[in-house]
Amino acid sequence: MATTKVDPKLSANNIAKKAYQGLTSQQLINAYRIMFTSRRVDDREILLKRQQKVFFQISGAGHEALGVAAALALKPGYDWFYPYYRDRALCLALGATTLEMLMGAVGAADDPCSGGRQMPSHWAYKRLNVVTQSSATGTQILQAVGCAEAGRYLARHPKASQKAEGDYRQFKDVQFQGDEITYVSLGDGTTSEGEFWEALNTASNLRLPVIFCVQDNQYAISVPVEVQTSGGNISRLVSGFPNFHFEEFDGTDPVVAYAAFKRAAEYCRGGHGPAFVHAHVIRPYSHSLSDDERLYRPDSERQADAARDPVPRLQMFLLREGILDENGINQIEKEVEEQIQADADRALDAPVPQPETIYHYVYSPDLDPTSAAFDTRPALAAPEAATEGKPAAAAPNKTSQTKASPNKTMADLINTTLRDEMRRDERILIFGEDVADASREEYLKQKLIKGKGGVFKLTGGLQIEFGSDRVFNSPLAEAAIVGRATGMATRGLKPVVEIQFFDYIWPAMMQLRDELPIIRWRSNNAFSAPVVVRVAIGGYLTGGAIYHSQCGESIFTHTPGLRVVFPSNALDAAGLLRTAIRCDDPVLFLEHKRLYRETYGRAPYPGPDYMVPFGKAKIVQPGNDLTVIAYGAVVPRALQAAQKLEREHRVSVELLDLRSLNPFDWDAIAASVKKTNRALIAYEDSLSWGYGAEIAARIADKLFHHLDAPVKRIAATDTFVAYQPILENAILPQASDLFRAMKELAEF
Ligand SMILES: Cc1ncc(C[n+]2csc(CCOP(=O)(O)OP(=O)(O)O)c2C)c(N)n1
Ligand SMILES: [Mg+2]
Repeated sequence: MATTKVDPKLSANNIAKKAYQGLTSQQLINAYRIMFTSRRVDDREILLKRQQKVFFQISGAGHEALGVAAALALKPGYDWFYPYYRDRALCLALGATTLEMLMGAVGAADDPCSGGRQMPSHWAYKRLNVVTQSSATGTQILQAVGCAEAGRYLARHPKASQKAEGDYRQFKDVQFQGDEITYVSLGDGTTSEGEFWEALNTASNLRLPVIFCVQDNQYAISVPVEVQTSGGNISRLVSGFPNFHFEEFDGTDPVVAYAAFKRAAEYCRGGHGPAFVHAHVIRPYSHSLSDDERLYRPDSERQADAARDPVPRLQMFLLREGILDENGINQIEKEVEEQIQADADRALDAPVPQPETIYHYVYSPDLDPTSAAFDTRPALAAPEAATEGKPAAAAPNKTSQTKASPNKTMADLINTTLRDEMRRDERILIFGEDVADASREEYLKQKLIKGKGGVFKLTGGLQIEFGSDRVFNSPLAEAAIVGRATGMATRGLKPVVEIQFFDYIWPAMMQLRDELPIIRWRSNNAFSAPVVVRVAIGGYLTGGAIYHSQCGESIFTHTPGLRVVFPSNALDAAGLLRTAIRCDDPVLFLEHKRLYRETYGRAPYPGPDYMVPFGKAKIVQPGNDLTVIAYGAVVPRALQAAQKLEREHRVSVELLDLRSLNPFDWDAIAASVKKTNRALIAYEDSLSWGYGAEIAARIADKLFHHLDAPVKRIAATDTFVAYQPILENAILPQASDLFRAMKELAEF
């Protein structure tokens, strides 16, 4: 952006030397140029919206001084930025251009933020370390915490940033700075969200270098701040958080704001902890062009705001201080207007994205986890490297039964796979509730305890081997687990996090639905977050009841961008988990609790490179009369029923174990149904709207002419799972139910 020099004729008091909290006159002139530009881009977009040439507008008006001040105190392409939609001036000051912004407004193919996929003002500039944001208010805050954690981790493990061939690391350029800061901003209304408090808690506890900037314009659409915040002032509420530096000030004054950001940045860069920057700003325009603030704000209030408008205010300041005269101001404004006019014309002429590109970047274009590269054979004679030399510490939770047998349980092999992969890849971090051996590591060092390693003990021994900065407990906060992991993965780390029970995944739902799987698509491949989320799922526990038995996988297979796998046996669990870790997409890895230590499906250690590709079903048992499609804990039950049917009625059942649910193996289903002409989909979740509905619909649609009977489903009742075993048996599909359903279908 062009700069206007201080007018040499304006010699009053040698103004160039006068310090404004360390800002030079030239910096103040540039600040005015950017603030004016920001406002005028908003105005241009509003005009274009009225002409129906852009389709949405939300402004940064009133917040301009704050953005410019933050950018002056921080470093683009060095520090990291999680801005929100009112941060237009921040982005301009960091180095984004008006053309880029107007390209976003018209939804041009070359819009750098999203290629026309997101609304305007959803900033993402990879070269500046401005990370893609969504429309969901508040989700950026936990991700910013994860981003700061990644910077710290990489500084302590610099080798982890190196590239490696053959897995996701090949495609990630990791960079970090020892004293980097992560900036995250949000509105006053957004401080009401739980994720805000979870983020503050962790940043405070870990003394992370994050600047939380609350841009308090007193309104969240029409809801005033006193409704959002008890007592009306967020600074008062957060003042008890330890390790924070606090600032509260008038955010319409760039000099005051700069001084505050400078102090905050010094504190964070010095490694003292996070900063909370609370700026009182104004919102001179309505919330967005879809809102009319005159419906809820009287003229008097709007006029009072207008008197604090940062753009005319800085203009007056420059004139009063003799930094610019009227000609200088006019010159800047003329240049800005001309630039915006030219850029608007260019944006309106820019090519729009083509419809056939809509499928680009749902998943990684670089690494296909369904490909042959992820299809390896088990090394059956492989020594079990994972427990070598550390029998007691490395596997504190092993039963004598599994030690005696060369066959390992699913729990054993998941633990072993995690260990193998952590040895191979220093970017892997494991965290979640109770996953550490012991947070009070002195107890481990003094050998006073064995350590826990997960409520199901799947992560046992990993903290002992890899240290507390690679395997650690999180607070009891599921959104924080997924949000922090997302921020880390955006920086190139590979968090393999655990949600303790599927039943408690819901606090993380915003991150799992609106963030993690969408980051690549919404940023047009500029950013990605290939996290692995391991989740203990399912019932058949005899007493698991409503809140320890849930399934619900179809809610996640209904989310594009998320890989969902659900193994039924130890070998598949090992192979699929390794694929999940090495691949370049986010994966929901569903582990059935009942199968963790089941006799069914145990297997010898398959070696440290065993992988099962996604989207490949396994034929558990071949057959000719009927196809049963199952996964998870229903597989052993279906096998039992099929064998009985064969024995007693000579019905030959082909049983398919899908293993991965998104992608799923349509080819295997189609081949089988074409052979047997009958299909039953068996699953543990409640029947209606479940995973089987999609499979049944596809079979009905694509294989209609091959069917000799209606497509059937057998699943749990449309209730929750009850505690009393008699009720649990009646609710979940049992082998006897599967037997009956198969027999009826065979006889149709
Ligand atoms: C989680 C979520 N809930 C609701 C909305 C709809 N919404 C968009 S902006 C907004 C108000 C945000 O207010 P505030 O945080 O004060 O920011 P401001 O717009 O005032 O700068 C709401 C409710 C949303 N985008 N995300
Ligand atoms: Mg607000």
